[in-house]
Amino acid sequence: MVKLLIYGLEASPPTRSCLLTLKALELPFELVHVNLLNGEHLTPEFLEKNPQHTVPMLEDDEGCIWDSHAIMTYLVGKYGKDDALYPLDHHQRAIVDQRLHFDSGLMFTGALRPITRGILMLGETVIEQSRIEAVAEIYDLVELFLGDNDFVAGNELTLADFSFVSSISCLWIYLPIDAAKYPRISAWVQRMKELPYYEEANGIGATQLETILKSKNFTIAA
Ligand SMILES: N[C@@H](CCC(=O)N[C@@H](CS)C(=O)NCC(=O)O)C(=O)O
Repeated sequence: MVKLLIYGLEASPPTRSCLLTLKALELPFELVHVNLLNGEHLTPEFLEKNPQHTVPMLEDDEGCIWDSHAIMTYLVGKYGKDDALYPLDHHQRAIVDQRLHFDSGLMFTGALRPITRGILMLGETVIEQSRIEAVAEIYDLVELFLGDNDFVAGNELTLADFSFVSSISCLWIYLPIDAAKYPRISAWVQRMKELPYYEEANGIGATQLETILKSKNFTIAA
């Protein structure tokens, strides 16, 4: 088996999406820690591999891939025993792809990143209401996506669930999930927590990030 290196850190939500995928596929890998707060992603060595200087990044015998969504689909296609997590059926795959783009374009980049970056990188201590409203809009949509299904892209676990749970387990720090308003999201979170590899691949890192963020004593604007 070729050596898989995943560059990142457990506190990073998209890194955790990849850790969930690697664990679900039962692939051996090594996590190469990249400390963003120390600028380890801006070293010439890292920039040589990934000029966009983001984590996660995967390195295998063919080279480097970054962006968690690209990494996850690549892992299933190249190393998965079957297509369950990323179905080959065109329609089912399109639904999973839509969810992955939703995370990439809206949930992580539009809602989660601006708040988290503001607190961790820009020293912001007050979160604007409009940013919390953006999180609520994400929850509204995820509740609709779930419908009567067990998972976010249908009744089977897919990569979309890994992307969503890694982001949502940070968003809930800013806006806790109200079980009365979002019963489907609440039930789905419990379902995700029951995965045997959830705690190791997502739970521990989510708690780490929560501890770091809460130590910054941020508040939400009235
Ligand atoms: N869409 C990307 C987002 C990656 C991303 O923004 N990662 C953050 C850490 S959670 C990062 O690397 N930030 C450092 C930087 O952008 O320079 C993905 O899913 O991998």
